[in-house]
Amino acid sequence: MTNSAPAIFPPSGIGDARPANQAVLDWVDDIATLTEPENIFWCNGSDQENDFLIAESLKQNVLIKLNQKKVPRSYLHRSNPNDVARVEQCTFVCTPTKEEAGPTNNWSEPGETYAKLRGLLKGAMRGRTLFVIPYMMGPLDSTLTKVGFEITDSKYVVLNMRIMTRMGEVALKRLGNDPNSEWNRGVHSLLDVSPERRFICHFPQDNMIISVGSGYGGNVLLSKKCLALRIGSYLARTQGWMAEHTLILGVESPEGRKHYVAAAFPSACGKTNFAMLIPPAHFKGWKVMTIGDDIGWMQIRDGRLYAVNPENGYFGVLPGTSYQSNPNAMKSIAHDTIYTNAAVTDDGDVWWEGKDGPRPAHAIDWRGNDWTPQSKEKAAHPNSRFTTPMRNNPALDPEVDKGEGVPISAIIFGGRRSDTVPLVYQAFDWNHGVYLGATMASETTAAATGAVGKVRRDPMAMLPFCGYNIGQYFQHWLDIGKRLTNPPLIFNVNWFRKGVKGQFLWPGFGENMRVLKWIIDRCERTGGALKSPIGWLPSPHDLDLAELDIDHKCVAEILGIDHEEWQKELLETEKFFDSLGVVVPEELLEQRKQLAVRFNL
Ligand code: GTP
Ligand code: SPV
Ligand code: MN
Repeated sequence: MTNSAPAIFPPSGIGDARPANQAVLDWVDDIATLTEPENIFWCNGSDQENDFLIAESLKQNVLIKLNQKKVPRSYLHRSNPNDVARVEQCTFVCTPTKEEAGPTNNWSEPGETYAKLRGLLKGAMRGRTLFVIPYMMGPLDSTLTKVGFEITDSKYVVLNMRIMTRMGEVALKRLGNDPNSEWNRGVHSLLDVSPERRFICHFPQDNMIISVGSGYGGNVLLSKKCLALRIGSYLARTQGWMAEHTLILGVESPEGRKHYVAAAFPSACGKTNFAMLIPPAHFKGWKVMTIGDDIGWMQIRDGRLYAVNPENGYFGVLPGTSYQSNPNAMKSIAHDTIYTNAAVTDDGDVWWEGKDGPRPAHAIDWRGNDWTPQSKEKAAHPNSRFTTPMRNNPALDPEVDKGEGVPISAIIFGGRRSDTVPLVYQAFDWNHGVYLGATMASETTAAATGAVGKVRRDPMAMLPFCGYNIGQYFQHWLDIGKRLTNPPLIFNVNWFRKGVKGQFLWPGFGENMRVLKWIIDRCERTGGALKSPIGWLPSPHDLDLAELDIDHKCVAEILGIDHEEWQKELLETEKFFDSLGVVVPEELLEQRKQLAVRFNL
């Protein structure tokens, strides 16, 4: 367990990369005075530093050695069993007024919250090492790129941040010496890893994040959900760009024509898989390439949306990942990867439910206990994850470091819905598309603590990640649309619709290429579609289903709209909008009315 890890003392030349910027030095001084660490380790992200931290982590059981022949330079981390996912109930947006945080966020008053957190942080790093991580989000030469500093007392955080961000020298250079430049302050301390003292607090006005009491994923890798989405979405609105929970992929036709699409699916709803899709054999010559698998930052240029991936690595879901479902992910995580809460086989390999091949006869489960196929518990935690550099991805798009970003032809929303929502449909226009995003719903997953499988509204897949008032966020989307002369087309997909026997109706994964192809056809104005009450729907022959072993009835079912189900859906969206109160823009209420009219309601 990470919480009692004592201080580490590096040899000279490691851990001494003090930045020159006085504002950073003053801030670190303040936090060090408060937390009273044994020593301060200034990270520079070098290989030598990383090797040292891995060696120390192995000594202190923060990392567990794996069979280096099977998974070279890869390690396992077991988190505290009480700390295995994001904790939405402990996540706060601390704006001066409750209204600024809006109806979907937990709010707490900034002054009181600072005081409470400073109380918790007082002396919290006694006997430990305080690490200072300089990092950069976005490509080196992008105007969107942001600098952040994370202070942490967790080596696991340092090791992960080195994979997930552009860390070290490059960030210090980008920041420069101006004490007034914009940068994010992030403070993280494990404290005693107790759910009672677990708070993830955002102060958008101060560009500040304080996270205590957790050692896991999105709670502590402050670059990711906290900066790139919650603080990012706040900055994006004030600065006129967009920070979204989207993968970004490039798709190239055999003739060499290329489109980029951004897809916003909620947590554990298929972004990483879609971003790394390998087209089925029938789509000879088609290529899908990854820009990003989780977060997209988008800005307007020449009336178009351009996207960059602010991240440098993937923090992806392990269960269900296999050579059959996602070969590019499997190749990416075959080396130089940190595994969190996976199982270990007797020969020191990692294992999780859904990996290729037979289940091991015996393993050590994610908690460190003996496991056999007869065990009732899962061997790997359902939210077990890999952290791997994006450079490991064989399908990495060559434009991934391009500062100006890639032009977005389509935005795709999609949730996990067993019923109601068809495989794919297209919005009539931008504002209708914003309505689709604003009203999307999804069954909850293991990515956050709490019930799994419960349908909830998750606007734009940003419910847990929008750092300000959701009504203003909807308005921001509408406003962006007004500035676009060549807007992306907007679609909605659902890979997860189920039949009466509870089976998935659609094979998913690589076969999603068939849906992507229709989307591209629509972008090129060549694809056919039928006008339906909910939007443009493909008829079965508009989708290329050649060489797909699927029942015709199944196709009709998955493309169908059931009027009774949609009547229920309309009621649910009304309830949802009502629950948000007066903040919902008039335009979206109007969209809802028009939808009801199209259903003759
Ligand atoms: P986060 O990292 O939490 O944001 O998740 P994500 O959106 O990147 O989801 P990911 O691609 O990791 O997939 C989550 C789970 O859904 C995995 O168990 C996948 O195997 C499964 N999954 C992904 N795509 C499909 C699909 O097309 N069909 C089905 N049935 N399952 C899928
Ligand atoms: C998500 O939950 O959307 C994730 C995983 O991408 S975490 O980084 O833990 O938030
Ligand atoms: Mn995510």
